[in-house]
Amino acid sequence: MFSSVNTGFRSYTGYACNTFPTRRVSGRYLALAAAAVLVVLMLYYTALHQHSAPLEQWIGPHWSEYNETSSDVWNSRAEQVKRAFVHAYHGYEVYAAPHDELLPLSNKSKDNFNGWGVSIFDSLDTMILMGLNEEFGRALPVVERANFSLPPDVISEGRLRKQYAPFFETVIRYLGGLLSAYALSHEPILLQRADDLGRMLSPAFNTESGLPLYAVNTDDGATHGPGIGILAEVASCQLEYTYLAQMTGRKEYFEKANNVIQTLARANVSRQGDMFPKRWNLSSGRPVDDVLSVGAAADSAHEYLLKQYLLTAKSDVASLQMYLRTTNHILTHLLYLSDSRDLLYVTDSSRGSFLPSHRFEHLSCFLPGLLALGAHTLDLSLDDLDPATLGPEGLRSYKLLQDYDLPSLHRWAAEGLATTCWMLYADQPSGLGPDEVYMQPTTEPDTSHMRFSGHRASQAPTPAGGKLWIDAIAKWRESGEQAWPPGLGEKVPMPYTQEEIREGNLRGSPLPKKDYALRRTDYLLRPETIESLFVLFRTTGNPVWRERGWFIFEAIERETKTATGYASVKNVLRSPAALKDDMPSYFLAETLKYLYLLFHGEELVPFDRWVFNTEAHPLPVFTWSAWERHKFGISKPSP
Ligand code: DMJ
Repeated sequence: MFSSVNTGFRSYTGYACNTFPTRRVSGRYLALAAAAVLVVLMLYYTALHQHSAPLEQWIGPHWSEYNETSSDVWNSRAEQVKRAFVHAYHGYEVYAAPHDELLPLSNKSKDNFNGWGVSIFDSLDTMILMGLNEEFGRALPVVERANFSLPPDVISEGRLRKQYAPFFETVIRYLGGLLSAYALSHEPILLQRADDLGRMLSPAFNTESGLPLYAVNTDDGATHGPGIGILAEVASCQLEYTYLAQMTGRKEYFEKANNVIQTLARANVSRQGDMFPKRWNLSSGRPVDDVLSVGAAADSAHEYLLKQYLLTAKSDVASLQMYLRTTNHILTHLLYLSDSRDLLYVTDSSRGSFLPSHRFEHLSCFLPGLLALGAHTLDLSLDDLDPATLGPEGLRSYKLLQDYDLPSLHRWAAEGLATTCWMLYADQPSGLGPDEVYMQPTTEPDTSHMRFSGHRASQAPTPAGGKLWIDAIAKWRESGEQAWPPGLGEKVPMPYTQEEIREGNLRGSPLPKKDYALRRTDYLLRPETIESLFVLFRTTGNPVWRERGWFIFEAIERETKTATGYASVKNVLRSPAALKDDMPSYFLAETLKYLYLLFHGEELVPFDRWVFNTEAHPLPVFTWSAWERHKFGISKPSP
């Protein structure tokens, strides 16, 4: 009876009615006809208010709230972001260069990432994309002079201490920045320096497993760090080293990235539901705990599984399979719904029993963008996984998801999570999102896993008060898919009132109806929510994501701008906000770049040709040539 027409951004539910004959009719017929019309009108009204459009055409709530902002306005918004970058970068150049970062309140500097001028290296590709040729021109000589030497040993607490470059941060900020700027500008010095740095950092890979150690002395190759590594730090270098191998033709770089991939692929994580936990033994290449998270210490490792597959023009199938196993577990075990606002969130679990902590980190807000990117670029299908390779819990997730259209699930999770990430900004008097919250899970104990038999429900323990999203999705489907999928319905910001702030223990237990307590009240100029809004806008075309990005940019301008730059915020509940003397380089590399790309009228850096590293440095998708395959010993991907 209902037909849906997809008209670009919007999907309309329309009603196709019968026409009545025009001949003279009796009063009885007229009454019948009037009743029929009434029924039809009621059905039409119900349909409109249930939004029961086929879910493939579903594009997210709220679109109708916005008059489409004109392209002139978006262009001027992009220009405002560019001016923000210039303000921050000039402040850095005047008061802090060539040190690492600007202290935007005291107008001093700090060296927290090797002292090589991390803000310059992290900003190179942002300058190119924004067309800031003068700034880029001033940065190139700094790159040219860089020798990546560390300061001499220092005496600290009466002992002589050697200096080391942290491997992960140096790779994602410096190496990623150089490679991306090279790909965008073709300035040869950028690749030469990337090659130098890639070589100097390589001793980090000298472990039995091939997973890198925490830090390297770039002068003599001495390494440093515990035998147990952090997931994000040991498994977020594949993009940079693979692309470096492709650009330089050096087999050793390919092997280093490939060893990391193969070690991860070999690891038995069946006890962890086939998802990679946080801590790894660098000798055995095996996990040493059961803590599952997409937040701190884990985040980018999950991100690189999908992105390595995309960067290699979909030839690194091992990375794809790990991505599917990981997202299967996330969708079935780590996504929960909040008590009264139906907010979808992703949390951590531990102790092998998949018990959720209900902590939700700002860092985890990259996940909606990742899921949306995967759903947009892949033919997501469980057929790419061999069930025989899965552990018992992984197999349960697999069977549960088999009942669904996987791309739709990924898209809904992406949109629900991104909405929550944004809501955490919109709720705060400053308009900025807290670094971490403790969510109030649904208080009604969820029993759906008991009602379904066999593989149809998650089977994961559902503690009192916790409602797994996948179980709510099962119920929603059973009930005929009325209204929005769980977590995706109409959501309204609930700003904290001054009274709540004065009287409430906002860091203790969640306020009734608000559904969360603040665990960390700071906003560290982080990019993750904006990154996801950008990917959601690009992949759905829905202007609501762009408007939400504008809301955040206005808050950044209003609350964090200083005379020389932008500063992290101590407490998002206060406006005007109290500031910290800190402007991380990722603000220039990621936060402002994603805002600029979100508002820019052209599709700069399209997803089918570029892949962003975890520090927002885009690298071009490439195909191995026959010569490279032969040289690096890469087998042909199966068709
Ligand atoms: C960035 O340095 C990178 O995105 C990293 O992967 C984790 N998050 C910070 C910014 O929040």
